[in-house]
Amino acid sequence: MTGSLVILTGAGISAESGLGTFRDPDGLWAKFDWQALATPEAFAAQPGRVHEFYNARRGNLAAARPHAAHEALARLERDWLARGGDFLLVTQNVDDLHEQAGSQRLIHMHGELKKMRCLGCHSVMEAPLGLGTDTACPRCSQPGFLRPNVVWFGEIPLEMDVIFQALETCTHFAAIGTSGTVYPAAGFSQVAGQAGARLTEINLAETETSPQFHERVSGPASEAVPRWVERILAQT
Ligand code: BJW
Repeated sequence: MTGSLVILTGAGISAESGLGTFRDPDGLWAKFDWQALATPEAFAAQPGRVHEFYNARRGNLAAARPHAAHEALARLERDWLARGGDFLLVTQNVDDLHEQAGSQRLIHMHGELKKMRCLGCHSVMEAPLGLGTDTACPRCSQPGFLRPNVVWFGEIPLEMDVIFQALETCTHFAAIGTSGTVYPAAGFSQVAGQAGARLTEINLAETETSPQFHERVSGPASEAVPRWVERILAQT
């Protein structure tokens, strides 16, 4: 018996690939002011500063590679589907490490760092490493309308209808490397729990949502996730 599996990942799964988390003591929001960088108001006020922040992160991402946890989740997807189960990986991460590892049934609910969106013609395209206020849209040729295709505070995350439908019918839900502080993702365990799913949390540390989970697996994602994947594939 396999059932329907929904996995939510956060910045912790990419930490061992060299990409910073947000709220750990050495995280991005300890070094940078999110209100000045990750809101639509900040982009309207200082687009050049926001572009610089995302250009630097795009540069870091160009050198990053997936590790054993990303690979284990891609294997889990393949094996789970081959056994007739349903599978959805929802990531809050804007990196592409899950794709690099081979994941396919994947939603980037907070967007993708390697993409840009034109506020003029609404096209979503690959972003150059150095996106700027003077970059012209390759589709409509207008300069000054391009923004990183990420979801900032106060904006609605992507594909929420598909995600909630999967959560409301899942039998297993796992949250990996996320602090459980940012909504709506922080509420997913509750929705899956109400649907009767078994809830597993994998993290280095306890989180605000830990008490909601039936099972906690402690440790760095590169070790804890492959161990957990072996175990659930052996059980099904
Ligand atoms: C490891 C590890 C290792 C480390 N191995 N683990 C008051 C109450 C409730 C809600 C709100 C409120 N005021 C405002 C809101 C809404 C707001 C919100 O939630 N704010 C909270 C901060 C209070 N949310 C929004 O605005 C969202 N939109 C919205 O709500 O729209 C309305 C709506 C409602 C319902 C349905 C639909 C719509 C939008 C949120 C956008 C978030 N954007 C960011 C930036 C994206 C672009 C970018 O990358 O710059 O997304 S912020 C940042 O936080 C990023 C992340 O995806 C997100 C979550 O962070 P994450 O992944 O959990 O990282 P960390 O750093 O917090 O945690 C890392 C974890 O890893 C830790 O637990 C470590 O222990 C662990 N770890 N190393 C395993 N090796």
